[in-house]
Amino acid sequence: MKKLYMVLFLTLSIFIFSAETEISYQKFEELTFDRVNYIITQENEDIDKDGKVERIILIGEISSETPFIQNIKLVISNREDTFILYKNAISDGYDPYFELVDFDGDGIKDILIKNATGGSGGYINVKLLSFNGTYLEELFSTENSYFNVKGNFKENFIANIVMEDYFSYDLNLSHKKEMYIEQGFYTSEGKISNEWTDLMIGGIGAFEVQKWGDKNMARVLKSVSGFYHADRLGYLELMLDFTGEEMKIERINFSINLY
Ligand SMILES: [Ca+2]
Ligand SMILES: [Ca+2]
Repeated sequence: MKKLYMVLFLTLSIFIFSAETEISYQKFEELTFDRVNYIITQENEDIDKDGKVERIILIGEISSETPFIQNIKLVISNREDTFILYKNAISDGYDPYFELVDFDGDGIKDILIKNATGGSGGYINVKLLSFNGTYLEELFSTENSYFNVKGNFKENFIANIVMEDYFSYDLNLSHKKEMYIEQGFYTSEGKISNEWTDLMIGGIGAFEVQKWGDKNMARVLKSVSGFYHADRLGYLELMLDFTGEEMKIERINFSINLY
């Protein structure tokens, strides 16, 4: 009986989950921890609402030299004697953790995993997974690129930011005029004197749940810098709705850094 159960699980995972090599179903006693693999964080929750509590665990490889955690895996102890191992839980990073929040509105909490990349930009890695008791579905991952944001400097202290299919926005940078002239990026006549005119569009700096009526949405922040990283022009704020068939951008704001 038990064998049949396992085969059924395996068939389902291959059928439904496209990246089937990343997820495996194993017997619980095969879940081992050693001097390298540690439980980073865990929670008990009836994640699939079947009346039985699951253990949701993040494990990763930790070394004594650095707090940078590698090969982070997600474990969901699915049944008493079976667990789900998702190997590509999130990219390597610092301080991984997860939250359980229903983003897609099916009444079942989704697993939002985050960690810090550790780079100077302060960016984070994000993976948002929904789980129905049998398979995991990726709703969002910073390993994918969803937003095609570009920008460049124009004459007369203006930066143009474009998000394909959404907007093109001219940003008045007159508050930076004196500094740019002093630093040699613009002439006093407003001509660009720097060879490199692209804006620096950063990674994701925040991914947080935000209540929106009776929905949960994700509030995502992306930084936009000018001639160098610390020349921060502002932030793009995107509100993402996961309740439909596909992820939808509900609203986009741009907040200007005035100094
Ligand atoms: Ca359950
Ligand atoms: Ca859900």
